[in-house]
Amino acid sequence: MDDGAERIFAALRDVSQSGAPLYLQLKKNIEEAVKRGLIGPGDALPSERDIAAQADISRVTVRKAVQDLVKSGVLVQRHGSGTFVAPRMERVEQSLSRLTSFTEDMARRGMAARSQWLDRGIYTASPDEMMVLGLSASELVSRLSRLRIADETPLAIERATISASVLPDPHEVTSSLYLALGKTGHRPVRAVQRISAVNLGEAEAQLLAVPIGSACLQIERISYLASGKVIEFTKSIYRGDAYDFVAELRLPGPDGQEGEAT
Ligand code: 16G
Repeated sequence: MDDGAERIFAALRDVSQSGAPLYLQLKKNIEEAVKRGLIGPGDALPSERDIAAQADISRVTVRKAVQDLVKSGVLVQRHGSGTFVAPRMERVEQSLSRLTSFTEDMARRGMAARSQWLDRGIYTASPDEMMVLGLSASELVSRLSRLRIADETPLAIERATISASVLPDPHEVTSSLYLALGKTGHRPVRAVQRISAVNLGEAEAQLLAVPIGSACLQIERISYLASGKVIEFTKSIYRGDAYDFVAELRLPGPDGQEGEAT
C-alpha cells in the first residue's frame, strides 16, 4: 500500500458506531483528510471495497458518502478509472478584445480541449432565436449544446444556435464550431458579449463538477459576419472559480472617440 492510501486509511479508521449516521462520519473524515492535506488535489481515493473493509462499514455507506462528496465538488469520479480528490483549478485569463474560439483559446494555453455533446439537432427557432438571428417563424435552426472540457476539467456549458440555412447539418461540427463555420466562409468577425452573474442549479453544477449554488458567469455572445448579418447566438455558463475575463480600457480622445493605442 502506498503512503497516500495509508494516510487516508488512518483518517478513515476512526469512523465509529456512535452519534451521527456512519456515512456522515465517513464524509466528514474524508473532507478533513482533504482539508489537512493528507490527500491532495488529483490523488486517487482507495476503492470502495478497501475503504469499507478498513473502516469496517458497508459498501453502500461508503458509496453514499462518496456520492455526496462528488455532488459538493470535493471529489470527482472518472468513469473506468476511479474517484479522485478534485483538482485545484488554475484560473484561465480570457481577453475580452479578441474573437477566438474555445478550441483556439485552450490550444494557445497548451491545454487539450474536448467537448461532451449535450444536444445537437435541428429545431424550429424560439422567439428569442428568431429575433436575434433575424429569422421568420417557419425557419429552422441548428442547436449545439456542449460541455466544454480542458485537460479533463469541465469549464463551461455552451448552447449555440446557428440558422439552419447556414449550418443545415449540426453533425458537421465535430471538434470546433468556428472551424466548421470557417469552412463555408461563415466564421464571425465581430461579436457582442453580455456577461452576468448567476448561481448554478443542480443539473449544471453536476456537469461542471462544482457544488450546487456555485457562482458562475452567464455569457451571451451574438456574433456577426463582415456583412453585418448575425451568424451565432450562444448562451454559455462559465465556472466562476475558473475564469477571469480581462478587458483593456483606454482614455477617450478629446473628441470623445477612442484613444490612440500607446
Ligand atoms: C467560445 C465562445 C462561443 C463559441 C465557441 C466556439 C465565449 C463566451 N464563447 O467558447 O460563443 O461558439 O467559442 O468554439 O467565448 P469552438 O470553435 O471551439 O467550437
